[in-house]
Amino acid sequence: MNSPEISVLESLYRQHIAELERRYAPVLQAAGYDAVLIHSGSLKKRSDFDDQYWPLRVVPHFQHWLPLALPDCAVYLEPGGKRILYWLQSQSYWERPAEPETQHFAAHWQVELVTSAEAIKGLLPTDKCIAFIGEDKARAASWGIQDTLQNPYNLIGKLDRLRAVKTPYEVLCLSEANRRAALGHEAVLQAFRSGVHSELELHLAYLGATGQDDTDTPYKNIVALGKNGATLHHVTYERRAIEKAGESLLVDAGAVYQGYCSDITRTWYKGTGASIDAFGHLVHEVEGMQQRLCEAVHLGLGYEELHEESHRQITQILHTIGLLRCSVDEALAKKLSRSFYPHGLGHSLGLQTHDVGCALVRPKPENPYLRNTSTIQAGQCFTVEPGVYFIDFLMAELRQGEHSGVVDWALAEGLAALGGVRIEDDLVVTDDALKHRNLTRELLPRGGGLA
Ligand SMILES: [Mn+2]
Repeated sequence: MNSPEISVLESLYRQHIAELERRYAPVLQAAGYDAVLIHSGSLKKRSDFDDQYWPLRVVPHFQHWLPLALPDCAVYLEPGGKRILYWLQSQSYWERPAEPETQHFAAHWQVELVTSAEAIKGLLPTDKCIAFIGEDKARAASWGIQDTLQNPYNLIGKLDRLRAVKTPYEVLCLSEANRRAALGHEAVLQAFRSGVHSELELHLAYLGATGQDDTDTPYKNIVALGKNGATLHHVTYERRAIEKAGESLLVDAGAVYQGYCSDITRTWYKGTGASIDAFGHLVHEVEGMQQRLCEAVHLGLGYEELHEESHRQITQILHTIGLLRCSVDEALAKKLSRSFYPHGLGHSLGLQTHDVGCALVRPKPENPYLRNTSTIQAGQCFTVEPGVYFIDFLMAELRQGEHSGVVDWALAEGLAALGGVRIEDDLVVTDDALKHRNLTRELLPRGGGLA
């Protein structure tokens, strides 16, 4: 499989911006604005003590309209009227900005080339009430837009909400982001299988196979060998290569295409021994559960219900592998799964890895880190990523607590050396009989297992 055909991209993009215009118009009208100006962003200095800048993180509202990743560009949108792209032409001889991967978007805009950000001020209509969306308030002020018109709360909230439902163009981009990430996951599995035992080297293999620089990835790759898998966001890669009789590998890494992210986790293991066998059993069980949870996705289901179902199934798994020696009902009543699975089942996915629009309601107090509390609807894209971990301080807490006696601590210690298991796919909800597309499994059929 290759990148999308440009003709397909173009035709879906045309529909995408027509749909966005339909969605924006009533929102702008209700909030009382004639138009909106969305800034792409400004470069941020890494430190006041030197002259280096962070790579640009484009304002997602801007990228919703087009995949241009340059500072100090802006789009001006007037419902039923103008759609203008102010495109800054860099005059710097120190750096040259990256070319967009494709040019499928430019023909759909009235493009105004400018040679300085300041020049945009003179091009803006003066007789309109224009809301500004962006991070750089000083830039907005320099364009004559007053404070009260910058990121108005009643506008941002509604624009976030309309991002939860993806257009076919966005689904294509999310699928391509999955395809690219899948190349990386395959490469890392091959490297692990063939004896690479340095997290840094595995990380570099992922970047190489996906054609991404470290700053291009949607989030910092999580590459964790053994015990490090228990650090949920392990990004301080071990440089040493320690060959062990048995080893586990957890990789949580994605890719970006036209601004859209993928977010995929796989857990592999190899070798022999009692702990590895127990870990293999656990991986196999988590894989089965993750697939059942994906299967259960359907229109109208509350995502938080699915999260709670994942706690019931994880409790059953902890019992099945012999870690919990009480009954499943007793373990559920004592909420023991929360010591092994302290994060949410998943989150919406799109222009941000943790995308907006699906967490408008607070989760229940026992689910503090759940980032999706929506009722599942067609066009949503979200992850399903249950996990089981042996986190030092959570284990210590459990061991010192009143429920210590129900845990097989010898087994827990053996498994702790292998960190944890997480398996994560990206799903898009459809309104047909299939109920959803699993964008990840279409390309990476296995969620984890023996390397
Ligand atoms: Mn995720």
